[in-house]
Amino acid sequence: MRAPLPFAALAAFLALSPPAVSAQAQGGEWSSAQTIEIQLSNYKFEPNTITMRRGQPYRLHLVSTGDHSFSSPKFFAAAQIAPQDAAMVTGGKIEVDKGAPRDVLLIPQQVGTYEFHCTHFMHAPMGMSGHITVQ
Ligand SMILES: [Cu+2]
Repeated sequence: MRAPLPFAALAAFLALSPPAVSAQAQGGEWSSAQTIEIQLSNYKFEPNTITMRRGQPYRLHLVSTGDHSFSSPKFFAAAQIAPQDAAMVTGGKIEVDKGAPRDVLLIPQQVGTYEFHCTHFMHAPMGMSGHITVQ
């Protein structure tokens, strides 16, 4: 027995409808990302205190004069990272080699203060650490 026509039409309509719009950024919204440049050098981050707003898209532009890393597992875990950049963040960390700047698009999702540091041996104790505050 076939379903009454109106029901079939509704089912077809629902099947063709795009998924509900979520609060997360869809493709085009990344174009409004605000760039925050962070310079990594022996042995500091500049700036080493960063403020962001929850729910706003950012482009973290990481530039290094040596081989360093930007590690902040809790910050990255609490952010929506653009799908095309997700593979760059491994274990909450981005390696940034000399002459190879890294860009990662993300949207902070949770208010809080997040520590970041360089994971290379002895770099953090020598000054390579900082904080991100998400308001
Ligand atoms: Cu370092």
